[in-house]
Amino acid sequence: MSSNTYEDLQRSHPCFGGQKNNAGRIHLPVSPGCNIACRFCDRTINDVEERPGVTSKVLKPEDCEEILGKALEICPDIKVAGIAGPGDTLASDYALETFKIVKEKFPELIKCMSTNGLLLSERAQEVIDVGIDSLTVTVNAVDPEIESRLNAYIIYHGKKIEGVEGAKILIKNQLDGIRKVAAAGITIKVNTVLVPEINGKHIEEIAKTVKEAGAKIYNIIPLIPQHELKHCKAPVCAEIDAARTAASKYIDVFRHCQHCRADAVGVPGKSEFGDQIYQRRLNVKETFSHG
Ligand code: CLF
Ligand code: SF4
Repeated sequence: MSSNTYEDLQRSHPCFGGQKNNAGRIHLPVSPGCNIACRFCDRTINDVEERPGVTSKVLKPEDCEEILGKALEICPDIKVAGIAGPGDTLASDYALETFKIVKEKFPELIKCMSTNGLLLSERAQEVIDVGIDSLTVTVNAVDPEIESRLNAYIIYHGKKIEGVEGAKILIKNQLDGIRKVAAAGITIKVNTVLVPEINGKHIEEIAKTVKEAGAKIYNIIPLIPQHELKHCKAPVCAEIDAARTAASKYIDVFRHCQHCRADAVGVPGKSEFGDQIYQRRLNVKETFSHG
């Protein structure tokens, strides 16, 4: 069970208000494949291929103890061990296995996990039991029609479910999952990728819905136009501001997101030790991590 309240995290977690205290984080990129197909993401589903001689895409849970020891030596400001990709953290068991190691070997670190939420409802108890302190769920819409314009399909218990049908399941599982985890006292942040022409007018509805489900803080991530949404415009500052203002009627808004990579290490926006820690052993794609 988490021992950190939202108030604790506001002091010590860089993505929950603690950025003023120079708090750092390390991302452990242990989660390879994803189980949904966001239209703005070109990460292939089940991208788990590992060939000898090719840079590893992900880290193994058993490598994390050494990596964390080294990272804390180089950057003692690190207060948070986060897992935010490169795929989804609940699509495999690696993230939860890694958090067990973190809990045992580095009990002082805040355990932070980020997920697309497809499997959050059914895996909520595991998330609670491993002692996650802060959970981020990326919710891009709470209306299945809108979600289907942002997400092409889901792979759910081995079945590909496209369009609005898939979107309905995704949204239901995200909200049920948020309710269960929030009820256990874990602090939840919701991220939304803002695509003005698709969900720009929907932000208020998302913020209201996730707050009612138990989320504490909300983060708007501007679209990086690529893949199927490469024709969409990235939001301009005024659009991001308007979205934040709309959301802030219902929920605290986080305004300092640095769109970290899945293998970022250091104080967000201030220091970056990823190259030193991971020594280019990893081949994590240059897309945001959904932190
Ligand atoms: Fe990492 Fe994300 Fe945890 Fe932070 S990042 S898993 S909540 S420790 Fe932070 Fe980076 Fe923005 Fe994420 S600045 S991308 S919000
Ligand atoms: Fe999966 Fe994240 Fe890519 Fe969406 S953005 S398809 S959740 S890896």
